[in-house]
Amino acid sequence: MKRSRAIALAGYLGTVVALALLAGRCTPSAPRSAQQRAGATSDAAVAAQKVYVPPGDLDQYYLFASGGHSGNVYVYGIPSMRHISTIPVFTPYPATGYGFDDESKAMLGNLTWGDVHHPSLSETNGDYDGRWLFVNEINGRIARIDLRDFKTREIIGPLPNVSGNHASSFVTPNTEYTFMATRFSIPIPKGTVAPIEKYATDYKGVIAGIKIDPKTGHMTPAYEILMPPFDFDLGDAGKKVSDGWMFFTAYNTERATGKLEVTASQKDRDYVAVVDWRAADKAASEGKGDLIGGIRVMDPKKVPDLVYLMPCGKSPHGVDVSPDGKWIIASGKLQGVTTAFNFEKIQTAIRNKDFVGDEDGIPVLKYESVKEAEVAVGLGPLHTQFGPDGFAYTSLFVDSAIAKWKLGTWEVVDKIPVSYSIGHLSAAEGDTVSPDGNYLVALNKLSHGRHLNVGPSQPESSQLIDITEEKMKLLSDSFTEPEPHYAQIIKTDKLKPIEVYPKEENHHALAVWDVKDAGISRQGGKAIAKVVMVRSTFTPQAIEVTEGETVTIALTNIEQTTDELHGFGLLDYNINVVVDPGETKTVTFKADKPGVFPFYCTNFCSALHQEMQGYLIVKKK
Ligand code: RUQ
Ligand code: CUA
Repeated sequence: MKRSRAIALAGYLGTVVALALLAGRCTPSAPRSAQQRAGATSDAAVAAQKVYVPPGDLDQYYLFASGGHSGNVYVYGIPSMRHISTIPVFTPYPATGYGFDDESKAMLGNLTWGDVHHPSLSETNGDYDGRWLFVNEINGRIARIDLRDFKTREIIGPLPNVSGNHASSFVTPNTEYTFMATRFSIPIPKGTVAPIEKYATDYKGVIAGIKIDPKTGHMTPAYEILMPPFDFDLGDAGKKVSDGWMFFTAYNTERATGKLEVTASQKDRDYVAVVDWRAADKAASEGKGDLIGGIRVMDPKKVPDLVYLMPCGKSPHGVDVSPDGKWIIASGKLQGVTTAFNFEKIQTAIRNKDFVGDEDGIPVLKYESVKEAEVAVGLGPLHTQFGPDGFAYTSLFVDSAIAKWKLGTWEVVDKIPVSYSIGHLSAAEGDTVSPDGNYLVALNKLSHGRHLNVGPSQPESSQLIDITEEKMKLLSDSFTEPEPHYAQIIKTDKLKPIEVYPKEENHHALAVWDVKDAGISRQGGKAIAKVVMVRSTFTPQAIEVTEGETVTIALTNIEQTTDELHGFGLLDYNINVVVDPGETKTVTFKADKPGVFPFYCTNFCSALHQEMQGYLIVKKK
């Protein structure tokens, strides 16, 4: 639905923007002939060489892109921009059997879709460490993907009181914490009803801190901070000098209802919430706050010194902290400038209580006291990424371009048009304390005319840009599944994924490694079938149960060879599991239909793959 969303957003930005959008969407050119291509400029030849990864060679970086409301994360290689893999997170994905086996089904619960927005790689000392990837989705959840096997291993939430978790899942520099924040305020706890006329007073937002276990990555909701009913939008963790602080943008600080594109744009400035997360951690561990909806909620009126509000350009979107932690970059998305806030000045203002008032007990800082510079980047600044040399790159939705500018001198040094209407952008290792430079990916909302016509539902376009030189250079276009909001780029040598699950590590209670141990047994009135999968047979080949019985089928793929996956597709029962080498998965269901039901291996595994089949026989009671 990106087209209708883009139109809604354009409406929100006003006619000026709509015009700019139309201007940006030029007429698609006719496909070029081979001769025309052969005559391509030397610039194109250079670009082609830069992105070309010869057969058998590998890419330099992984790109982890959020898949928006597809509920997935997509993995691409850079510089080829080839799609390598899909990681299902919040949506069942038959290709890998995700959402069908007992474990992933339990993780998904009743929700079978989620709107994935912002991937966040785990960090050690502010540098990506290649252990986990956290992603948020709007319905109050965060998932952890283990980069050892590229599988979703944990989903927490929906968290109480968090409604519309957009400003998430940014991790702190040593992966101590990840956060959620409310975008659509509601009366809390959930289930409370208040009329919309009472929005400004009875509806509440929260910022939630979720603790991460440094060894296992396991997430535990720790506390929430009660916030006014603003729409919290994006965030970033402080680093180096600003380590210990989190920054969240908020729009609709008018606390308005109705037609927000008008009612939430009345004030000249909205806010960035500045959170002292170490102080919040301490206060929570001292037992401060009250239990609301089953979680500790701290009200800044009663627990002060946790959060401050910093005025910024109206209707802000992104907020980004520079690699040295000194500058906090945020802007209104209707503006032609972005503001660099000075962390030191923020600290001084807090110390001196240089406040201009408060919002529900949260002190408001003075814009002039904390801003360092307004940088004239261009129209519609959304997000900023960084290079290794003090350069910053800001995406401009309205201008449909990227501006390159310098931290400290605040000079805009280059601009490049993108096709079209960029949202986020992602630089190589761009959120770390030491960005690589080299590549920048523009994550564009519209792709019209840049690819073969596939009807009204068009993909997004992601453009690879070379940032090794003074001038940015467009290298290639590629097309992505809906909808990459944010993406992160990590060097390949930081990841060491396994290729099979080692047999010694499989401690599953129902695993069987020898066909003589396979078979059906009954436990506590349930049928348990332990099945061995190996090229090209299921053992046992017939699973006999009685109508009405609850059946657990435990499938162990005893292969220890790379790429030897086996599937288990059971007709009429809507069951589809894929088991990786060395893995055991279970699927539990009620055998409520009598009859004979074939199952078969869904993953091509050998010359006799087609022979890998069997029957579930459900006898009449
Ligand atoms: S947001 S661009 Cu989550 Cu920036 Cu979509
Ligand atoms: Cu096993 Cu195909």
